Amino acid sequence: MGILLSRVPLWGLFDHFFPRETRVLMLGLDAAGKTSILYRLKLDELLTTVPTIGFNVESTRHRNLEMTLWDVGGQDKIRQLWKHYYRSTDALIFVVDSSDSERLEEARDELHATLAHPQMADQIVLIYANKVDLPGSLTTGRIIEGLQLQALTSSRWHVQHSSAATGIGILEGLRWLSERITARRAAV
Ligand SMILES: Nc1nc2c(ncn2[C@@H]2O[C@H](COP(=O)(O)OP(=O)(O)OP(=O)(O)O)[C@@H](O)[C@H]2O)c(=O)[nH]1
Ligand SMILES: [Mg+2]
Repeated sequence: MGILLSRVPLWGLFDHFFPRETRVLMLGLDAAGKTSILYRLKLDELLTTVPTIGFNVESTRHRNLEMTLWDVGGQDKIRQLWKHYYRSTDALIFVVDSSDSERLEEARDELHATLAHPQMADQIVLIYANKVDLPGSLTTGRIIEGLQLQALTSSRWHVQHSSAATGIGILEGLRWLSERITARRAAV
């Protein structure tokens, strides 16, 4: 019976009309711009932020997908708390400051450590290469290389240049993410 039901495409239809909550985790080094992106998405403005000590959570809807975005503080000393947010995560948004090449290695290590966790394996990953409004921001190729994205086991990652200051790229990134989440659900 279970096998039979799982083959019925009606479940896809059910999801279509009664979308379930989707949990998206936002991580990245301190000052990368996670909170700024979150409120750019929610309010379409650049809010004045303070470093996040705990987390911020907001919901947003893209087409039929209701997403809950968890923005967790990225300061060195509180990164050990990230693992408490991994459970039930449907996708990861990893934010890097694309104008800061010096911290790209540190960002790479944190990204790979996160994805090495069993609860985060084979995750859909959107990279916001943020702060493109600043001079000297890194190219997509340099971000891919610096973060060693080709080494990821999941092939479902995407680099989106963005600016929480101007709003460039934020919605495009979210669109890619929601399409990947929807496609994965349809494939199950
Ligand atoms: N120029 C520019 N500044 C940005 C951009 N995004 C964020 N900032 C600034 O960068 C600083 C840090 O932004 P936050 O959003 O607080 O960074 P965060 O990643 O949430 O940092 P933590 O909470 O400490 O992990 C703030 O002064 C923001 O105004 C951007 O796209 N362009
Ligand atoms: Mg923050």
